[in-house]
Parts: sequence; structure tokens; C-alpha cells
Amino acid sequence: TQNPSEKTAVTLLGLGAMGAALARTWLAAGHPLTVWNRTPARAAVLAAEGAKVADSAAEAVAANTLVVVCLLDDASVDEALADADLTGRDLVNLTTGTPAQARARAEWAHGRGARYLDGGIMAVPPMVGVPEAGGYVFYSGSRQLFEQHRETLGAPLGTTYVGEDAGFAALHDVALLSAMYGMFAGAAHAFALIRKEDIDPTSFAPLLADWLVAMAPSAHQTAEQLRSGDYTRGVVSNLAMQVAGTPTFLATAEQQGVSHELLGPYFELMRRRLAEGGGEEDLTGVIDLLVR
Ligand code: FVH
Repeated sequence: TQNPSEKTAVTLLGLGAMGAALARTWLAAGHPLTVWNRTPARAAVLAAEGAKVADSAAEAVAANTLVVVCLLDDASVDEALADADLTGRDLVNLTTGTPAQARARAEWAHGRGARYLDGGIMAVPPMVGVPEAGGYVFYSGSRQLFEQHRETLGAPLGTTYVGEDAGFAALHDVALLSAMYGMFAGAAHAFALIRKEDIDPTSFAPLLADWLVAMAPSAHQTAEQLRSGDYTRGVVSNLAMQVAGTPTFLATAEQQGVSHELLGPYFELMRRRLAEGGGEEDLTGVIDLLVR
């Protein structure tokens, strides 16, 4: 399976929405592909498209050195690989999990004679095999494994290696998705404020999206402040001024009949940091209040 003149053969366990999309891009790129899925009907569809179908996960693992797993959760990985011989295998686990699960899975794989790479997918299935969509996978764990299989792993989605610590891919994945949920929360509050007014949400949406894009680069300033430890560096709108403005936001929410249960906790953290003496700082001090 490692003949450099040929495409690397891949074993893929899991043919859900994401697994099936991965499978199709490896087939389209000419990689011999062996698949297994708990529910066989899903594998039969891929057989018609050129994949070899294994009768069991253990048989699929035995077929190729590079074994990619894309299952529902960590418990399903346990179940699927229970009887597989991983000796000499390169196990790449794209199943979403916590950093602790990834580190434990790496230990588990090493104990069974495999190299291990963990992956956090920053894409939804329609982005797979569509480079211009910008989807990619965070990888962490064995650098050797990553470098050896970088081209094969890069066929369905871009690749970003974030370190030898097997937990780092999951950590980056969850960190970015957490920021995304914070953004969704802010957007939900904004739409709620205009909900009962004669404002067309489809006219409001581009204004909202452009504003979020304009504010996004503030992440770079936050990072610089965290690195230097100087939270006043480059401040434009200091915390004291911003806290002074929060009653306006809360009053507007009241007047519009909108709950401030999303914004309220963040404002409370801002007030706490101000009370600790952070009035001249940026919002960066809030991060230190979150870290226990
Ligand atoms: N789909 C998405 O938008 C997101 C994008 C970001 C990454 N996630 C993660 O990718 C993993 C797989 O997600 P998926 O979309 O393929 O999920 P499903 O379509 O629900 O397919 C789940 C597959 O897992 C198999 N499975 C479930 N439990 C077990 C088990 N106990 N033993 C063996 N296999 C199991 C399931 O098999 P079946 O139901 O067809 O028999 C599917 O193959 C996931 O971690 C996302 O968080 C996707």
C-alpha cells in the first residue's frame, strides 16, 4: 500500500454523512479504498462507486496500513475497533471528541502497535472535495505519520498540523467552534432586537454579517495583548467606556421585549474586571476571569 508510484490505499471506517463524502473524494482521486460501516447498506452504495467493502472492521483494518476512522463519537470508535489488530497501522481518527479522549486514544493506539493522528474537521460534508469552500482538518499527534500521508489526507480537505500533542487538534476544533457559537449567540440577540419591528431581516443580515467581519480582526490584537501581558496595548475603546455603555444595551433589550440572557453574563464579566481595576484595558482581561 506504500508504493510511491501509486496512490496510497486507504481504509475508512464509518460511512455517515461525513465518512461517505470523504470516501467519494478518495475514490475520485484514484486512491484504492476499503470501507466498512456498521449498517452494511451504506457500504453497498460505495461499492457501486468502486470501493472494496469489508465484512468487519477488523477485516477493513487488515486491508491497508492507513486506517481512517470517522464515526459518531469516541464510544463508537471503541466498539468498532475492539477486535481489530492495529499492529503496524497508521490510525487517523477524525471522530469528534475532547482533547482528553484524543490523548487517551493515542495511548491506546500506541499500546496496540499503531501510530496515531487525531483530526478535528472544520467543514461540513458539502465542503469535502471542494477546495474553494475552504474546509480543512486540524491534525495533531504523530508528525511522521502526518508528513508521510499528508498528500492522501489532503485529498478531501485542507490540512493544518497543530502539534505532537494528540489533544491539540480537538482543542483547536472545539475552540473555533466555541467562538462560532458565541457569534451565533450575538447574532441571535441582534435579530431578536429587530424581530418585532418593520425591519426586513434580509436587509438587516448583510449589515450584521459585514459588521462581524469588520470586528473579527480584533482577535489579532487580543492575541498580542495575551502574549505581551499588557492588556492596555493598542486600546481604542477601553473597558471603563464599554461598561458605561452596557446599560444602554440592557435597556434597549428591555424596551424591545428581548431577554438579555445571552449578553448579560458577558457584561457581568466586564463589570467584574472593571471592579478589579481593569478600566484602562481592552476586553482581554475577561479571558483571565474565565480561566479557573
Ligand atoms: N456532519 C457534520 O456536519 C459534521 C462536521 C464536522 C465533523 N463532524 C463529525 O464527524 C463524525 C462523523 O459525522 P457524520 O456526519 O458522518 O455522522 P453520521 O452521519 O451521524 O454518521 C455516524 C457514523 O458513525 C457510525 N456509528 C455510530 N455508532 C456506532 C457504533 N456504536 N459502532 C460503529 N459505528 C457507529 C454510523 O454507523 P451506522 O449508523 O450507519 O451504522 C455512521 O457511520 C462525528 O464525530 C461528527 O461529530 C461531522
